[in-house]
Amino acid sequence: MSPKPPANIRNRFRTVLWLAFVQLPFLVAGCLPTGGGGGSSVTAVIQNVEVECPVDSAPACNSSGKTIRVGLSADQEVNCESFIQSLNGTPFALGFDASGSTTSSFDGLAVRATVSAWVGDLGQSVGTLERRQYRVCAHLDSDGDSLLDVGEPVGVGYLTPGGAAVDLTDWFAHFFL
Ligand SMILES: [Ca+2]
Repeated sequence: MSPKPPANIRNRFRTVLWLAFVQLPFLVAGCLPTGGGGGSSVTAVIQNVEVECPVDSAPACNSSGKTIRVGLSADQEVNCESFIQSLNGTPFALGFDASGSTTSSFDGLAVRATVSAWVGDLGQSVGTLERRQYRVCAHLDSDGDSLLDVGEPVGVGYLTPGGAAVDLTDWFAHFFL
């Protein structure tokens, strides 16, 4: 009957139009990838880590057949010694973006070993990681109890996926923290 809808209905209609045609393009643009900056999703193959623990650096690097655990952490500031100790009781893999293990071989001067296979934090096999620098934290588990005990060697270094094999030569004996 009335030729015009009430004023409040017209205002609501204008509000809807304004949202649809003025704001919608901005809202959509805000959800689109902007390119450049932000997190990179580029990944690269995790190369081998060549363990070399001189017995002069850590006296417990003196025998073959011991388990060596190596973890890669995106947190470059992580203190490997206290972090590995804090993992006691939980799976090593759970603490790292990728980790692997190998068995020591002692040649009279140093323990040597190669880590060439990696698993993710849930134990799944992984071959690549986001291409950025990772902290390398390693542990030679002398008594095989999966715990970082006093005197057991800790190794530290850095790795960026896609590069040459990493020589992990910086080792020391764990002391009381
Ligand atoms: Ca141990």
